[in-house]
Parts: sequence; C-alpha cells; structure tokens
Amino acid sequence: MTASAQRSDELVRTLEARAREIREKTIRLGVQSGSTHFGGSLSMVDILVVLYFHVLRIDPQRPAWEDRDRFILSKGHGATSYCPVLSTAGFFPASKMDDINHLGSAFGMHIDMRKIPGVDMSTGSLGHGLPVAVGMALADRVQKKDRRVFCLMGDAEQNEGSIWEAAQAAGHFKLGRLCAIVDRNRYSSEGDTEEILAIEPLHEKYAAFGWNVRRLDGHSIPALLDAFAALPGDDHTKPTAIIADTVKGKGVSFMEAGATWHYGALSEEDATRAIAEVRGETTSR
Ligand SMILES: Cc1ncc(C[n+]2csc(CCOP(=O)(O)OP(=O)(O)O)c2C)c(N)n1
Repeated sequence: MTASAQRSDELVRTLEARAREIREKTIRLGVQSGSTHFGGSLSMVDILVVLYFHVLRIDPQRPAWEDRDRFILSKGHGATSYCPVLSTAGFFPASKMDDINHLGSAFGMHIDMRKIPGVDMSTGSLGHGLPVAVGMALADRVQKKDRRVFCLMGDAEQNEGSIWEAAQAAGHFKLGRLCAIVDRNRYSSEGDTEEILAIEPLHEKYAAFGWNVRRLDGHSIPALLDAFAALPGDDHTKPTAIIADTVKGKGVSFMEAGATWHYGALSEEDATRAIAEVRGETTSR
C-alpha cells in the first residue's frame, strides 16, 4: 500500500470515529434539550464532519477571520448536531451548551450567528440559506477573495421557491466557489418528500439551472472526501450541487428512515439504547 493510500485510510478512520462521537453528543444534547429535531440532525453528521474536520478553511481561534470559508446550515433546525461539531472543532467549550433551550441561552432549537461563535448565518426559517450563500459568493468576487461558500440544505427545504431563484442566479453568474449540499434523507417533518411535494428529479433540476451535480452516499466518508476534493475552486465556472443520499435518524435503529423522529423526546431507556447504537456497541432493536 502506498503512503498516501495509508494516510487516506487513516483519515477515513479518524473521520468515522469523529462521526460516531458527534452522533453520541447529539443524542446527549437532545436529551438535555428536552426534545429536539433528532432525525435531520443525525442524517447530516457525516457531511458536517468531513467539512469541519477536513475541508473548510477555518480557524476556531479566530471565528471572524475574514478569509475563512463560509458555511451556512440552511436547515437551521439541525442545531443539535451542528453545535457539537462547532464545539468539538474548538469554537467554544461544550459547557456553553449546558443551558441549551433555556430562556436567555445562546443555544436553542435554531442557530443564532450573533450568539454562537463559528455560525455564519442565523437560520431556522427554511429557504434562506442558498440566497444568502449566492450573495456571499458574489461579494467574494467583488472583493477578489478566494473564499469558498458551502450551503447545506434539507430535501423538503427544496420546496421553497427562494432556493430556485438562488439556484438560477448561481448558474447564471457562474459562482464556481459555491457548493450546495442537499441532505437527501427522503423525509420532511410530516412524511415522504415525494408524496408531499415531489422534488425529484433533483439532479436534472440543478443541472438545468447550470450546476455541476454529483449524487453520492452521504454516509460514505470516502465518497464525501472525493466529492469535496473535486470541487473546482475557481470563480467563473459552474457552481456545484452535491445530492447526498442519507438516512433520516442515521445510527439509531428506531429513528431511522421515517418522519416519526423528525422531532421528539427520548425516554431515559431509549436514550441509553440510542447511545449504545451510535457508539457501535449494539444494533439490536
Ligand atoms: C419556511 C419554513 N416553513 C416551515 C418550517 C417548519 N419546518 C421545520 S423543519 C421542517 C421539515 C424540513 O424537512 P427537511 O428540509 O427535509 O429537513 P430534514 O429532514 O433534514 O430535517 C419544517 C417544515 C420552517 N422551519 N420554515
């Protein structure tokens, strides 16, 4: 085996371990919150881990560093895994989240850029992340900055018209440093996306708006690493859309692949079971 293949195996193993750690922290934070959005928080963990622990040009010691890459979590209800990612990356100590969901806390169901170090945009009302990401990428062009902009969206969020206005603009302006990711976990809060208001064929839709499109397994660390490594990085070329096929509630058998655990509260017994499962200690139902 070559040295670089060995390094890359090590990287994959390290990121997979990180993803297990973040899933456990998500369950614990969700229990501390009382109730939360477990399903969509768990489905995007591998994507966040690859971005925050390998891809993004960031410095947790300088959250406002001007030349950092920008990341917008457009599905702001995913705070329960996103905040542990930021904390584990070093933006703030985990103890800051102890009062999560209490009156006056910086940490609630959604993320607030004025209160949480490392958050580039306050989100929660769906459909606003990509339009702002387009504005950021255009501003970078004007300011001649080589920053990249990443925007992670939900799949049911694709029902928002504002996303398609932004997608149209990104294709027109050839915002090559923009990367949109869709967490394609197949379920909205109420049920199957294709029954509620179909979003497919998603690949063809983004392609028709002038984007490069990749579809991949959103739980495969190697696939995610490859896709991010292949981003053009140059301005004035097609923006990239990554459609990441994921499982809502990934890692916890009784939460997986359904809308039931979009939002909920865990009993003590189920929390213990969920933690054992995300640690890989058991997968029994
Ligand atoms: C504009 C807007 N409408 C409705 C909601 C309520 N809401 C919160 S999460 C959600 C479902 C989102 O589903 P999806 O985008 O697929 O996210 P995920 O499954 O990844 O959690 C809805 C409708 C909202 N936050 N914003």
